[in-house]
Parts: sequence; structure tokens; C-alpha cells
Amino acid sequence: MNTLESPALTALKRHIITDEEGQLFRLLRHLDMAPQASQRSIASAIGVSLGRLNAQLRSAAEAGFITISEREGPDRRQRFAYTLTMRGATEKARLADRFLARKFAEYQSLHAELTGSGARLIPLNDRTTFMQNNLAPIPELFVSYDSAQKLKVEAADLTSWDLSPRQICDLELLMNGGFNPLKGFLSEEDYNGVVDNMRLANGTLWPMPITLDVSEKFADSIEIGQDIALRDQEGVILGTMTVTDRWTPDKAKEAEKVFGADDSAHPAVNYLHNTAGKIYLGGPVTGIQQPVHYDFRARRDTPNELRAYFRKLGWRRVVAFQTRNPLHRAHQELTFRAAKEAQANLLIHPVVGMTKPGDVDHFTRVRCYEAVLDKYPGSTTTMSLLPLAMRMAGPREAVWHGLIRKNYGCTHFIVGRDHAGPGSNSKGEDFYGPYDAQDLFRQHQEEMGIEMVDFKHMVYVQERAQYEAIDEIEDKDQITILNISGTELRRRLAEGLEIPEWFSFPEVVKELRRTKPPRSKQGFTVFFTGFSGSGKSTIANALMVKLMEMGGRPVTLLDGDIVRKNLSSELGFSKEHRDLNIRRIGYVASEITKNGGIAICAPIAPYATTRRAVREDVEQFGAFVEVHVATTIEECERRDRKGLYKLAREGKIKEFTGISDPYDVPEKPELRVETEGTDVDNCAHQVILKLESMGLIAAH
Ligand code: PPS
Repeated sequence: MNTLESPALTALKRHIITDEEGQLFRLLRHLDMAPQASQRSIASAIGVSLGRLNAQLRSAAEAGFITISEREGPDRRQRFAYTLTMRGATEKARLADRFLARKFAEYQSLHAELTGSGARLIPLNDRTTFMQNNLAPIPELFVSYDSAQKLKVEAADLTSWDLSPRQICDLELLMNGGFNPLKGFLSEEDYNGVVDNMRLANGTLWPMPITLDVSEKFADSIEIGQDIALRDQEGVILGTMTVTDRWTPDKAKEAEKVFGADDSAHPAVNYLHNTAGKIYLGGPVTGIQQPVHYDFRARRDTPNELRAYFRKLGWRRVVAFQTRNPLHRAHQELTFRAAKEAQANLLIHPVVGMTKPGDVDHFTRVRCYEAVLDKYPGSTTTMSLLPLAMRMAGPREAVWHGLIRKNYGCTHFIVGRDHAGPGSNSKGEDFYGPYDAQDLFRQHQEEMGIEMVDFKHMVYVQERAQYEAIDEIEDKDQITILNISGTELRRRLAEGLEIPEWFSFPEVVKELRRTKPPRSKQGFTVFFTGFSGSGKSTIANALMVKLMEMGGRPVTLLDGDIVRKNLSSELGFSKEHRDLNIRRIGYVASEITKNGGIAICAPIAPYATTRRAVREDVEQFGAFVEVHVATTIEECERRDRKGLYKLAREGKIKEFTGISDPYDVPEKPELRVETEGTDVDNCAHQVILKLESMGLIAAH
């Protein structure tokens, strides 16, 4: 007989679970499910004597896993109530994972013994698996409904962190199992592993850092081991986190490793440096409730809901299509083909969390998807909305998307050309190669347990009146290939030009035109920037009058001085205050733009990063026209209309732009106007000409 120990047995020995742990798990599970239970019923449910139960309850309370309180009411036999604490919920989840690991090791060992081989039990192919792997329920981080009500009350006293929109998306997927196997925001060790080699500390593949970034001030107020409440933007407690880690990340390294370059032209790198907090906190999360969504509720599913749906319909093979764009005919062709190739049902799984700044908003997109859905066979296609915050990380993002779709019960995943591409870098080159995402996915797909259906670029062949993959076309010289790029489509929409039927569906085009009228009917923002006394306000005023003379859209002037009087009267001129002032202007301008008006802003706005943030705010809704009023500091000082330069030179005004505070000259403004030797009317006219050339003002 072979005296060497089998690997299965060695694995089994690694997963020893003590009796105490077993009993503690049963107790915590019971209290989670039946918090009102009497001592007698708990004892009989978990199979211990009353005396033993008392000892267990005491030690669980000492460890902070449960609280014991006096029960109100007349029943003398039930004097105490036992409630699971957040720590208890986390411990229960940890023990449940260990039990599962132990059970699996037991099966491995049994399998090895029965078959007399060292062959590993592969759940998907094994007869002992009753439910197909992709359809069995997966772990969530939520506690039971009853416990959630209690934890919510308990969590109200905790220090709380108000989650950013991106963190809310991340938390939702952590809690509902979309980010399985993550149990919370990454610890420092896991983060380092993910950044360096796409793996958690235990070796599991995970390509994207899911971190809770916070301000230094908040981080300083937290002690390691402390529980914090995680609230949405209305203050609703969604979950709690036991903070196990706190560290200052090397963001430049994160940018290089995860996104491929420390270049702020990448939206996620820009977010990392300019929006995310300086400090990361990590630790296990206990889920209390899902974020509330008021829109398209029937179209939102958790991973377990989708798994149950697929189970119910008997869909054993499902191919997912990820998208952040409206669907046109090429996409439909691509998804049809993918489903055929994989012999699978189709899940259209659009992202409705956060996508690339400037994308079509998700309300419009979902209305478009719903219109297109009619064109798919209903019995083999469905659509569900994914509340993911994308990072546009190309190859890493594709692997991440695949893992998420696996959690949602899919067996196949479509990766097309330039998957989750962020566009071009600051040198104008693409961040990633068009098929890098497919290569990385292919490398890992076996380990991931979800198969890639890769696609080349689909184009329309006019002579054959059909879509074909560009690399499969052999007679390229004899045919006419038609294609409309995303940029071209945006141009046609912006200018109200025709969008042919071979390209898209009339229902989709109608929907897009409804939310994106031609540019000459959209709102926009003209943002003047320049030194104090450069002439911004004067030109802005002249421009306002000219635009009002033309009519058609309401015009609002947000001049530096006016804003400081009405919106920002409490602010000074520190960097922090200037940023706040400009962000307020940006907020108001973006609202005006969204509602179809014209906002003219004329602050100094000395910092490039803040101007960029405002541009992003506005460009979600319409054009942002940056006009640099390029009067030199010498000329402004010579004019010194308000006498401020003199005071600044004398040190009587501190932090004066151009004298004792910096001004970042705009690198690529839409327009630069020189005021020296040009009169105001002419300067304003230059702006009008620019607006005309951008299609923002049309001839009547
Ligand atoms: S900023 O940096 O964009 O927030 O500045 P802004 O809101 O445009 O306000 C600038 C006006 O405030 C006056 N002022 C100063 N400017 C710059 N630096 C310092 N320290 C300062 N103190 C007061 C100045 O009159 C500016 O008016 P404008 O319209 O630009 O001439």
C-alpha cells in the first residue's frame, strides 16, 4: 500500500475546525435567522444542553459577537433577548467560508479514496454535483432581514463614512456577490497583490483594486479594529465595515500597474489622483441593505437572482454581452453570432453604474436597449442592468468583467475589439492595443471558469447588405465596406445629419435624437479664464449681449465678482477655497447646460486640474468652450483697474494670482484671445465665430 499521504488528505488536514468553532457557528447562524428565539429553542436547535448554551452565550457576548439585553413583556421564562452584532455577522461569514472549504476538502478526500486516484474532484464535471456550478447560489455579504433591522439601529451610533457614487457601486457588488470572492474592501496585503500581479494574497485571481479611499482627516479618526457605518448619499446605512487595514497607497504605482500608465488622460488615473481620497481603508463588510434604485427596478438583478432565473429557464449556457453604449445593428449581429458560436443563451448586460465621462446617460441607453430587445428572440435572450463602476482598464478590466459575469451565472463572455478602452493618452496614442484585452483574458480563462467569445471588428458590406467580421472578408477589393465610428455618430447626431438604417434601428436613433438634439439647440458653457484685470468680465458681458440679441436660448453670466458675492461670499483665495469656488461655478454651469441654456463663466480659475474637473462636469451635458484671455501679467498690472496689483505688490493682499499665487496657462483652450491692441467687441466676436464653427450657433 502506498504510505505516501494523498494530496486530498493533506488538504483535509489543513482545514481542521474545532468543536468550539462548530458550536459558535451554529449559535451565530441560529441567532441570525431567529433573533427572537428563546433559550430553550436555541438549545434544542443547535443540540446543546441549557447549561452549555448559557456558557456559550456568555463567551460569545464577551467576544463581542452578540449582545444580551433584557426582553420587555410579561413572559418570565424569556427574560433575555440575544442579538447578533456586526462583529458576530463577520465571524459567522468567516466561519461559513471555512466550513465550505472543509466540506470541499472532505469531498476531495472521499473522492480520492473511492476512485483510488489522486484525481481532483472537478465540481463542474462530477456526478456528485447536483446543481451546475454556474447556477448554484453564491455567497452574499448580507445578514438576514431581522438581523439587518437590528444592526441598522446599532450602526447608527458608529462613526460613518459617506460613500462616493463609485464606492456605492463597488459596495453593491461586494454585498450582492458580484465581486465574489471578495468579502469586503481590500486589505493592504490583498491590494499589493492585486496591483503587482492581479492576485489576492491567497493567490486568487483578481485584477482590480476595490478599495475604500477616504480623506486623511477621516482616516485619522479611525482606530484599527473599529467598525464603521457605510452610508449612501442620503445617509442611509447600507452596510458596516470592520477596519482591519489603513494605508497610504502609492498612487503613481497603482496607475502604472493597473491602468498601464500614470497619465491623467486616463479617466481612472485622473480619478485616482484628483477625486479619490489619499488613504485607503480595508476590512470585511457586513451587508445591511442594497442601495436603493428608483429607475428600471424590474431590470436589475443580483447574481443570485440571475442564477435563479437561468436555473428556472434551464439555461445551462449563457453568453454575456457587456456594453456602455447604445446598441446598433453591428452589436446585434455580433451578439447573435456569439450566441450561435457558444451555443448559448444571450444576456445583454449593460453597465448602468459609472461609465466613461461623456458617455450617453444610462436612462437613454436603457430606453434604447428596450427598443432593441424586441428584435431578439425572447426565449433565448434577456437583459439585466449591472450597477458597476467601470474603470476603463482595458485588459485588466476584461478579466474583471469576466469574473463578475461568472458570478452572475454566465458561462461565456464576449470580448470585442478594444474592450473597455479609455481612448487615447496625452500623446494622442491608444493606451492599449486593440486585442490586448482578448490576449489577457485568453491567458486566464481556464482559471476564471468562464470562456471568452472573441470578436473582431464588425463592418457592413454594402453589396451583400450584411455585417461581417473584418478579418473574415476575403474579397476586400471588390466590395464596399461601410462603417460609422462612435465619433462620426456623435458628429451626425450633433449636427442633425442622417443616420442610415443599415447602421442603426430607427427606434434607437429617435431616442438618441430626443436626448441629444443638434448642437445648435443644446446648452453649452463658455468658460473664460485669465488674470484679474485681463478683460474677462468685459468680454463676457459683450458676449452675453450678442447672444441675447440672437435669442433662442436663455443666457446666464457667472462673472467672478458676481459669483463671489452671491455664491461664494464666505470664501477666500487659498487653493482650497478657489477650488471650491470654481467647482460651484462648474456645478451651476453644468445644470444650465443640461437644461439647454448658455452659461458664461468668467472667474480667474487659475488651476488646470480644477478647470478640467469643471469641463468634465459640463461635458456630460453639452459643449465646454474654454477661452483663455491671454493678457500678460505685466499688462494687467499696468492697467490695474481695481488697484489690487499695487496692494498685492505691497503685500497687503496675499496669494494674489500672478504675483504671489500661481496661474496654470491653459494648454489647449478652444480659443485664446489677445486683448492688447484688440477692442472688446472684436474679442467677443472671435468667441461668436468660434461658437459658430463648433456648430453651437446655427444660421437661421
Ligand atoms: S478664483 O481664483 O477663480 O477663485 O478667483 P475669482 O473668483 O475669479 O475672483 C477673482 C476676483 O477677486 C479679486 N481678488 C483676487 N484675485 C486673485 N487673487 C487674490 N488674492 C484676490 N483677492 C481679491 C479680484 O478682483 C478678482 O477679480 P477679477 O474679476 O478677476 O478681476
